[in-house]
Amino acid sequence: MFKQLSALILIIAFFSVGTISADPVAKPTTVRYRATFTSTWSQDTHPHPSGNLPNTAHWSVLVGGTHDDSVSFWDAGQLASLGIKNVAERGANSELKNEIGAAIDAGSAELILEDDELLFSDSGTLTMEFDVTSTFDRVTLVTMIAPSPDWFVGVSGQPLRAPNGEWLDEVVVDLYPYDAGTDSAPDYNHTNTATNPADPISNAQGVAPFSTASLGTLTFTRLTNPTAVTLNSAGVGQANHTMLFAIALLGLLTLQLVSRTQHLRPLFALKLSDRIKRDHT
Ligand SMILES: [Ca+2]
Repeated sequence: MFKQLSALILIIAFFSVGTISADPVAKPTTVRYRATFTSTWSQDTHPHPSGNLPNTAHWSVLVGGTHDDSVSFWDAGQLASLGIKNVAERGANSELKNEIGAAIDAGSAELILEDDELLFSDSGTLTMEFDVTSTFDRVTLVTMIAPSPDWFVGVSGQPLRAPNGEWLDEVVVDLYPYDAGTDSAPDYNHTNTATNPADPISNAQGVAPFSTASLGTLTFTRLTNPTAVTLNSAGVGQANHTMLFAIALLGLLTLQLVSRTQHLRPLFALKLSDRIKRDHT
């Protein structure tokens, strides 16, 4: 009986492992992307009446995350979250990272993205690389136009796959200024003029001091071909198979233990009867 059960469990374990590599089309995939932020913000593209952009003109540390289409961290027409307010007003990323972290805990986001360098000038290029899985195939990234009252650029829920599911080789997004609707100062200098109540986030393309030109681009370039999701990349499907294998292995070990206990039981019973006999003699 034990041998038959063992064989059955081994067969289940074999097939549960075997199906990991079968039918890769239906499995989640992962690819690596490079995000390139190119700033074209300058006195030439956005002429300021003073004759110059602020001499401290720069971009705050790029921040965002990868997620699915069930969550959004900002959109024109919506009120800014505290996280977006803090980025847009002060280039402070902590609260937005908390918001993305909460979405990760809720199962709708996967990664927090944050660059490790600042673009200190008003023009130039930054790059960052990250992995994206087909379950969380959208990216949100923002950076503050600094100095400014509450202005920022970025993408919100940018898909990296085509509607047919294919990973896109390259996505180029023109970046236009947005007003977070939380501070009403009219120029680059931040004078802390809180907008109360807050306005919805609005596109500031063509609104002084911005021209109608873009401020730059975000380019997402695919670096790798799709590969099956590994456990470390939160592959739910594979995790289920591994769980089956673990259950099968646990079952096998339990049966072995039960079998050994059965062999021991007559010996234990014998010793007990011996002791009873001794007690009565
Ligand atoms: Ca504003």
